[in-house]
Amino acid sequence: AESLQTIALNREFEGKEVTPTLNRLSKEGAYFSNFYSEVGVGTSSDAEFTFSTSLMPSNNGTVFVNYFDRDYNTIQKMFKSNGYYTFSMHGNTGDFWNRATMHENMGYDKFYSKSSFKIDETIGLGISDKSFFKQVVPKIKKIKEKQNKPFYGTLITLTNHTPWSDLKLMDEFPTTWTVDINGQNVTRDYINGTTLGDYFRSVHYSDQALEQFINDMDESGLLDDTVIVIYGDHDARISKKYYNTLYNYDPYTDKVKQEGEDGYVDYNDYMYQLDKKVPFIIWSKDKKVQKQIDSVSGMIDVLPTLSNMFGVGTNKYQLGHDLFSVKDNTIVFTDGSYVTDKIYYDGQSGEIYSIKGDTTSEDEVSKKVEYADDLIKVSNDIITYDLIKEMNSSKKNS
Ligand code: GP9
Ligand code: MN
Repeated sequence: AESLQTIALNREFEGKEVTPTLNRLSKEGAYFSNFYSEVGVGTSSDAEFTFSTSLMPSNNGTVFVNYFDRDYNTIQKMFKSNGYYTFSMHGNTGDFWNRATMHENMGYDKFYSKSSFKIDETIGLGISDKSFFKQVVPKIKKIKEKQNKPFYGTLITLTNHTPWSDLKLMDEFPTTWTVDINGQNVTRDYINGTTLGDYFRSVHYSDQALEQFINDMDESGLLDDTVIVIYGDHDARISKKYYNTLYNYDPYTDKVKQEGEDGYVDYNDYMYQLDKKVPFIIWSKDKKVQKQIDSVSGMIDVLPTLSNMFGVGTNKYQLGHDLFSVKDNTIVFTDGSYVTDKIYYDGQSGEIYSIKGDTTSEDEVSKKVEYADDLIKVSNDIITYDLIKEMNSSKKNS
């Protein structure tokens, strides 16, 4: 899900939820409320890479563009070797992020890109999510009938891409506050029409598109034996001042609270980093796994978690953890920063921010700094020097 950030979930304006569908799915399924994407400059493509391989993205270029010819042990290949047909679908051109090449490398049997869709409705970067999902479901139905196998499919959305300025095909979603002031209803327009307001309107649209997709899947009989996994690919890159507004705006006075005022939230750079989390949800219609996991988790953990849940084997090159069994997880970012349940460590300044006011020993911090550095280095070595291929070929020769 393009630029889908957790900040939009469980949020209401005028008594209306921004993401009613995601809120429902997160309650009915497994919901990781403290999940981070770990992308570098390769943004969407890095999210796809880390999701699929349980490796950190490259720190020197972008895997999809610069290291597309290496061998990777991917979740797609794991499902494939368990008898699944694998496909991906996305409304942009196949060369964007070099996906056509890299999706084949990662083990998708087929990539349906822009040319596979009728571009009958566009928003922002291209085909609207609603039109995309409308066309996706009959395609999946055909795949199921033709392949006569279980399937693993990836659907990549497009509409919620920055700058959220092409809104005419989206329903109005007023991000206003109406409050009672001296017996009069007064509507405050503070963020409505700003970047943040437009973002929420766009996320609301994406949520509707998701609802339509799930309903269509159900009507086509495709939902009964299917698990839906949803991830936000990275944060929306909305500037910090808007978050300050969200936390400190007072509709009664129509002012943003200042330091010293009652209820003022001192919104610092660390809180801003921590707010960059994205949703990760695993849902099935039968609500078989209903659980909210609040401890810290990240994109690198997806492969170990899903492969264990589905019983499709283990990947010995995975660097993440199964989120149903990990204790004291550490989520690393490409710049050497990391986050745990207790602290955010800034890899650039070496500063530590205590999330809940707990203290952490220096020893604990430096052990985790070492872990973060190793994780980045090992991932980058695997990518740069094609080490999985190396291991596989030396095994063959020995
Ligand atoms: C384009 C889309 C956007 O196809 O995935 O990529 P991004 O700019 O978010 O990396
Ligand atoms: Mn993206």
